[in-house]
Amino acid sequence: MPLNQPEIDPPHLLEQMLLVRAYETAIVAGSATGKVPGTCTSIGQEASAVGVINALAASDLILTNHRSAGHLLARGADPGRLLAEVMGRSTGYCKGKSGSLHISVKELGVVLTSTIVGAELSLAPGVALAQDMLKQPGIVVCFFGDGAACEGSFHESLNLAALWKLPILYVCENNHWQAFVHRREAMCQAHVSTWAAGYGIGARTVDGNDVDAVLSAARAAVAEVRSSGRPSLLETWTYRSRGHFEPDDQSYVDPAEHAAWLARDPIDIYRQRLLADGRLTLPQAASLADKVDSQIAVAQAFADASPFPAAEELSRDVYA
Ligand SMILES: Cc1ncc(C[n+]2csc(CCOP(=O)(O)OP(=O)(O)O)c2C)c(N)n1
Ligand SMILES: [Mg+2]
Repeated sequence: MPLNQPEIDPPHLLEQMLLVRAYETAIVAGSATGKVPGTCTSIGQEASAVGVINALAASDLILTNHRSAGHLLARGADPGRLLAEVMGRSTGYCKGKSGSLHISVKELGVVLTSTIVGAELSLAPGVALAQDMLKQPGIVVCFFGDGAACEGSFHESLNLAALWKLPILYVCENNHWQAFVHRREAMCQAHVSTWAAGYGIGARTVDGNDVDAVLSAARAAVAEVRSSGRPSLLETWTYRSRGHFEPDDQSYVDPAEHAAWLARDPIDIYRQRLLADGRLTLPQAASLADKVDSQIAVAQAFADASPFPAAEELSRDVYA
């Protein structure tokens, strides 16, 4: 571990993954009743988000995609304000005008969330160049999917970042799905990490369902970017447990592959590991689960009670 990295309390990582799961489970339930608009959840990918975000410094900047709840919550976003945003309420982080797909949270260094697949990749070099020119300490972390890696913007972004020596950590969450298309049908190779070599960019693939492995690989990659000022790529090998968005019957999913990944649930893996080596007791595990459930109940009540934005808000904070 690099010298300046404080040790992270293992139950803290478990608690963050539980919070992400509880938040997205509430969204699934709310969208089934029509109370919450259906969003893209990251259920099954919590270790990837929590592992990477915990390797970052407060000054680092984040660009992310449409599956961003884990990134935002692990970064410290308030679940009530996030849910309010998804529900279009004025108390949301962007006054209810971005929903889950375009949210940005300046105070957390979350520059943008993009639902235009690959747009975060186009913008990352510009953000990193600005960091360099302004002599800001933070590196840029850009989350994207395996689908985005198949877009031209991925290759343009890596080329420029390598050429201009920009401090970007590219994090590809390879969850095997690109909307309703399996990565096998869209990628000539299984791993996005192998594509980085063509640009002279160092890359690694890590088991994205093992939060310890993600945290340590992310720390190594972040340390390289920070010390060299150059880009690096981390691919987290994970799986989207639910559909592309809510609702989605997943009739196109191979049941055997799905079952094999459900058996490798990142939260179960980590909870079992902590229980087995005595870093967590069963009552502690139960109280963490209760704690996040009540946080989400408070968040839901806050969002439900929040007003919709006034009509005159429509044209405020937007470019014309
Ligand atoms: C430029 C563009 N093309 C297509 C879409 C429709 N779309 C939304 S998400 C998605 C799949 C993206 O897959 P991936 O990048 O792997 O992210 P994941 O959804 O798996 O997290 C597609 C095709 C879009 N939003 N933007
Ligand atoms: Mg994908």
